[in-house]
Amino acid sequence: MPHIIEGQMNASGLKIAIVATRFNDFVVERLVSGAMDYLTRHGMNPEDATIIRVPGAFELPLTCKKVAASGKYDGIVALGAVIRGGTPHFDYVCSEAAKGLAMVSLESTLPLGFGLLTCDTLEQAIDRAGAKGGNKGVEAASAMLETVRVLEQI
Ligand code: INI
Repeated sequence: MPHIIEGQMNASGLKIAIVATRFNDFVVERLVSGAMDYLTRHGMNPEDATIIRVPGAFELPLTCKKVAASGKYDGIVALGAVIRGGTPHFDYVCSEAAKGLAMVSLESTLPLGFGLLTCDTLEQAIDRAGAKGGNKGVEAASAMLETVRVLEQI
């Protein structure tokens, strides 16, 4: 029989940092609510969550790096929404944020849920923040929780 490692979806006792952008906050606040709702329904004490707000997606990696280095948290959920405008700015912000967040997680070995929406339109972002496309904040929180519980068994 193989030895199988799987994560139990139990957030009890975990200290979680949610790092969220102020940019597009009317969308991002729904992601924050989704992540908080998911984690508390899976046993996290709301007092064990810290919500940190940053200006935009570009600031997520640096802030998450500092959060990881603090040693105070078991996992991070990074939340934001980048919506395409008429210039290449979108592409730079998305790619630097995504690369930076992946680097933070790999270098710190701290599970990081990637809840950064990268959308062509505001409608697409709203759909993925609790309307018909689900809620990316819930998905990011769930992935982070599962990874925390997997890594502690390895
Ligand atoms: N930041 C976002 O989080 N979402 C966006 O859609 C966005 N757009 O479109 O410009 C955005 N830009 C700001 C960027 O993340 C930085 O905060 C800014 O460049 C200052 O460093």
